[in-house]
Amino acid sequence: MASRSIPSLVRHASTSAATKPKVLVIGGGTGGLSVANQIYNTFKAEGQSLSPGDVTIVDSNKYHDYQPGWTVVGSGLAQKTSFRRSLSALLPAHIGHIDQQATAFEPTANRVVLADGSKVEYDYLVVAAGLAINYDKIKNLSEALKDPLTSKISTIYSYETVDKTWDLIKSFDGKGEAVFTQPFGPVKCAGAPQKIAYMADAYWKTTPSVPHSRFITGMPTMFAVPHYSKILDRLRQEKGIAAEFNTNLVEVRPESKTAVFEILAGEKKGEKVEKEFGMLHVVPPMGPLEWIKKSPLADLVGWVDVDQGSLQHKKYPNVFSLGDASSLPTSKTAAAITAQAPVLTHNLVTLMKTGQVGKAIYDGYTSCPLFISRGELLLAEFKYGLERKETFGRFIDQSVPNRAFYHLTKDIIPHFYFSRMTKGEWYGPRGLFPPQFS
Ligand code: UQ1
Repeated sequence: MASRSIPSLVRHASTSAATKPKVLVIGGGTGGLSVANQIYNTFKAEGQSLSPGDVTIVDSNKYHDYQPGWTVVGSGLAQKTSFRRSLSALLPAHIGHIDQQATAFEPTANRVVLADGSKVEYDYLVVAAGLAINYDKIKNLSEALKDPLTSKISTIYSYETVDKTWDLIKSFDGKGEAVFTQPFGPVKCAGAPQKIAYMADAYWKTTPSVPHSRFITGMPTMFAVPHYSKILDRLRQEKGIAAEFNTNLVEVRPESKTAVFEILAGEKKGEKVEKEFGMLHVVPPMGPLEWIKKSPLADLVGWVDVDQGSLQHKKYPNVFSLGDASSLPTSKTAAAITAQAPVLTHNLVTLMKTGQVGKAIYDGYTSCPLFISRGELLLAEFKYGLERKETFGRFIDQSVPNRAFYHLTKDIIPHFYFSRMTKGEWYGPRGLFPPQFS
């Protein structure tokens, strides 16, 4: 299909027929909004303002959700609407917006194909398209999630069901076990599957009948970083929550309140086991988006194949990626974006100005604020090599759950997220101060 001229597609953008975005950003989530704004702001700070539409975001979603807030919603401590904005409200007038879904990359032609078949050209491309939540990889799950109170099955990983998770927890009569699952493989915020178990348990301990809880994970340990994993396993045991490892949910049977798991390691490897539950919190398996997996930008798994330090694509030098869609071997969180976005911005803007990619290096920083109870949070922060990189580690032991971190995560960071981070003005542990790269 013929290319359509850009001005008809780009909201806000100048109407010159010659306009094509200098930087096309795929995705208006945490990574896309951060980088689009930081690129624009970097040029502006250096007195070379870009024209409206020079940086353009491609995204057909009506809404932008602060997903880290969903643990809090599922725990009954906030309304889901408080963590949602319309995407258009977060797009400043100088950032272009193509209100469509991207469907394919043509990197040798510097083009992206859109859902209506039209194509957009770019000088530079940033892929921040997120990942796929594969509900269908668990038999019967999609059906069961349509009515969590009847099926007794819910998940905090979707806007539709996150509040129903709290309804389920609150109304649980304690008959049968409360089962919480984590799939094998990478998920956004790998701590969330156990956080919701701790928060539910903390609520039930204020009620007359405390149900028995069980955490069943496809992973071999509680957490990827051994230091935190040991502490979390101890905290879990102190709470009386049972655990099973290398045990991966494959099917739910809502009529008989049964979940089917596959054993992934040990003597029983390959065997299926059935477990009855009173209620079930499911974290679905996640993976690369299908259209990206099939594209020339993907690595063998399907993630956008970038250098883990520079965030530049390994084959196409004018392509960069960050966040959940990228191959960066670190935990997928909003906190990780606070460190990835300024590195990507510096390296890309330097490339645009000098023809040489910048020398900023991402060290893998990510954070997982683990809610341990109502009023306590363990702030895990680490980098590549699963090495700790704790912001407050010089002053306190961050592995001891703490009330200040609880309020930082629940009440303060969400505010900075919408007032600053989506505008490209929040740098995680550095607060409002951008890192300086030479
Ligand atoms: C952070 O910046 C951030 O991004 C908005 C999070 O997202 C949920 C975090 O969890 C954390 C911990 C940070 C880092 C901030 C500080 C003050 C350590």
